Amino acid sequence: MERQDRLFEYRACKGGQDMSMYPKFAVVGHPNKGKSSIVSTLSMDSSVAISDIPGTTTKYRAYPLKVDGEIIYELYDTPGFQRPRAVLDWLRQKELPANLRRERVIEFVNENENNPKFADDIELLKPILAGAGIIYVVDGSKPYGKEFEAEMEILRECAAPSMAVINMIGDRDFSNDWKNALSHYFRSIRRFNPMKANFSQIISMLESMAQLEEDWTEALKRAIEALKDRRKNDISKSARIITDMIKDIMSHRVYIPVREQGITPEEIDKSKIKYLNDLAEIENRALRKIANIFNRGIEIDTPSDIFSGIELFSKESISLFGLDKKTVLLLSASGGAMVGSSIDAVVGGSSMLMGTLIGATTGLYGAWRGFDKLMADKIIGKISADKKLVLGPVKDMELPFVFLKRGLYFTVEIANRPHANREDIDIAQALKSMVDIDFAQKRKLQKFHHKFAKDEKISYSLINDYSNIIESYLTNQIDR
Ligand SMILES: Nc1nc2c(ncn2[C@@H]2O[C@H](COP(=O)(O)OP(=O)(O)OP(=O)(O)O)[C@@H](O)[C@H]2O)c(=O)[nH]1
Ligand SMILES: [Mg+2]
Repeated sequence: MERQDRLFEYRACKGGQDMSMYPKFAVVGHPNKGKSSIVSTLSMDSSVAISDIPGTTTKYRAYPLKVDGEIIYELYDTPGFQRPRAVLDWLRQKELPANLRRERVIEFVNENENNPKFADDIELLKPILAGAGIIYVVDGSKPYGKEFEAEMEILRECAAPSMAVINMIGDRDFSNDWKNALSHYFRSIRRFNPMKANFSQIISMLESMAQLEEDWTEALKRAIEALKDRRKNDISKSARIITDMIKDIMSHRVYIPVREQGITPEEIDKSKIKYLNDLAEIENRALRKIANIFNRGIEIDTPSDIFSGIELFSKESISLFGLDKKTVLLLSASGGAMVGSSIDAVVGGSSMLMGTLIGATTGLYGAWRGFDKLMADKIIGKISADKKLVLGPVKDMELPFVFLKRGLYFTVEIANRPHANREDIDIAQALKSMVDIDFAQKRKLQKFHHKFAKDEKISYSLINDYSNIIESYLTNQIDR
């Protein structure tokens, strides 16, 4: 079998790589210490496999970080050490001067290539021997033990640029012990939590990595600048998507031909469902786009799955949203202040999928505010052949704020969480946990919403002005 690692040419001397190449780092350590999580967060890639089962990663794999199609650095995910003691014994069979010890590790890899006993150890050494720097990961919430020394000895024999990272997985704190031990082997030691790291912590981690090897410093500094630029750009793009979403929601219209014999109430209800469904679809598309901007593969149910075949105002529609009659009355009596927590109570908060929440919110919103009040409806056309029922635009001026808050909340959440954190975003939180849009701001936005709702062409500068307001809001909330 032609293996990928055949492409590797092991280097006997330190100093990683050609100047022209981007920096590479192998993330190594004991099994189940958050190596893959660190790779995911630093390469900003949600596809890295993370799990609580030790031995999840069995092959090394490169995760490049690209900005504008160009790789700016690369992280290697690797399996954990398996038999470090035996590897070290093998290496130490010969006593060698320091200048030949890296070559001895290469010898080990070449000679034991087909020995399953050392499969994981060899796998993790390969990228290091091909020129990657070392990021050694430990869990600072577990006690230090002498058994880790064989691992660190082996890494030292590789004579590669290296640093240690203390990841606190649990609540206990043994980080001082770890620091004492690690400082015998590594000049650079730092804490990094891949599940909680925000953007500035990632940047500060990259700054530490830039110090490991002179040849990488410039490249990583450029990488940091490129990432900051991209982030600014991503925020700006998201603001524009939210703007378009609100404009599309406000101006949405559905046209239904009216036959000679008129239109039945059932047909009108059906059209109203379609109208709501369309709004949820517009939101759904916008959120997907935003998720893509931040390189998140997120599953969002399509709203049509939620609304299809439901009769409006029917028992079915009420129970779909988890509402009994009493709750509906309570909701309609409570007014806007309650909407956030009520939605939570009704749809069960974070236990629901986001897509369901999207659908349920528009549905619930309809049930609460009254479907009839949500949108304009009128019959147009004088001659019966021309007659149409027009639904839209949105009449309820609270509705755009519901979508706006959800869009902002979603963007802030997705932009601020590291890629190793794969939890669902509980978008129902949007309506209660966010700082409310203040009255003056609301009035300002309201004017835009009225303009968006008009059936006429919207000027570029209007879109731009709205987008700038959204962008400044996002900029304040998103860590840069
Ligand atoms: N709470 C918390 N959990 C973490 C952190 N880092 C990793 N974990 C969890 O620890 C487990 C192992 O994480 P991985 O990133 O898969 O660890 P690994 O070192 O790649 O594991 P192997 O590939 O099996 O060697 C997962 O359940 C993670 O969710 C952290 O900083 N905080
Ligand atoms: Mg792993």
